[in-house]
Amino acid sequence: MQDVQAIVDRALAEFGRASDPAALENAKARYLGKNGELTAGLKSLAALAPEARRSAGAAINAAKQAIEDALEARRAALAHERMQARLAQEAFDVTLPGRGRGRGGVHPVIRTWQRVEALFRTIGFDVADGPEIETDWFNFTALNQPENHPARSMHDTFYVEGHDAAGMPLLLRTHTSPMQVRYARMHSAPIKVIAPGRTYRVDSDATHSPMFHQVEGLWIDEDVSFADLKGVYTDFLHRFFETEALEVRFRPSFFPFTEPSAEIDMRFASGPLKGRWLEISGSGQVHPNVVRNFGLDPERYIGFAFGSGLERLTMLRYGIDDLRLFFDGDLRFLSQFA
Ligand code: 2U9
Repeated sequence: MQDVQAIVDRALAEFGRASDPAALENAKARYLGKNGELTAGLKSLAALAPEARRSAGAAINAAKQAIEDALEARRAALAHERMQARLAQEAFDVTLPGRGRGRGGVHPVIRTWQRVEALFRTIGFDVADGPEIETDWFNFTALNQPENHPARSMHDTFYVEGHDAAGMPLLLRTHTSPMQVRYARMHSAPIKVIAPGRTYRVDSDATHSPMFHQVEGLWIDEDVSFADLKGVYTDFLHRFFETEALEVRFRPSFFPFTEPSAEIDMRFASGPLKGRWLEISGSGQVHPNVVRNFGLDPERYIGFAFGSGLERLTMLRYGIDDLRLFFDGDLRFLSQFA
């Protein structure tokens, strides 16, 4: 058998040269593996006399221990080197300034929504919010729009598959009016409420979007008149546009849920839109059938309603000429309102 110490020396030298874990494990196999040098030594003990076998065995065991210790130490050293190299490679300068976060902003239509809410609250209107998936009854029937009304056609309204628990057809509300009906049925008169929110119609071009925002107002009491509607809405426009220099006119019209009905037009006395009559809202005295659907007696209760598009109010306030800008999500446009 070779000199055991020579084997240990060679093993230690070879482990020292192994520059990665694979090379180290290969080197280990050459000494401690099944056909390794030290294993061969162990096998050759069988041929020795008992005395010699004992001392040679002890020497081989000591050598084995030394090689195993060296192996462990080298493994740890290689792992440490590897970790140091990774740390050096992945190091980053913690003193660099962060990237920061862009500041978000409120969408211009939502700004209008918030502004309208604030203005109506100051004159005692409550604000109601409710489902965008509605039943056919709240969206149409309760609002005096019977089964054969054209607005109920699939060309105009998004229907939703399935029915509610009572078997009623479901749809995306085409106006916020169903919320007014819900509110009126949940409260007792007098009723003074606005319902802003998202509404949906099958319509898409430069001036129509399949989703748009409305705000509707409703005031029901024993003696509310058209004069109150004129006063409330004119005052709202003055405050919304921050000017008294605008005229308002009511033009006879028709809506199934109001009778009589009127379009509301306005005209600025100055500024870029000066002099042109602009349609701003629909309105009217709530139809007696609708008052009955509130659960109120139309012989006793009367009132008015109006409905305005929040996109339209926003376009007039900021001088925006293309509705699509609101839905494109282009930050060059939106950041101007942040
Ligand atoms: C109830 C009863 C009556 C709300 C009204 C209009 C006229 C109207 C349109 C304006 C622009 C909708 O966004 S728009 O396209 N609205 O012309 N809305 S009267 O009348 C109601 C509402 C609720 C219970």
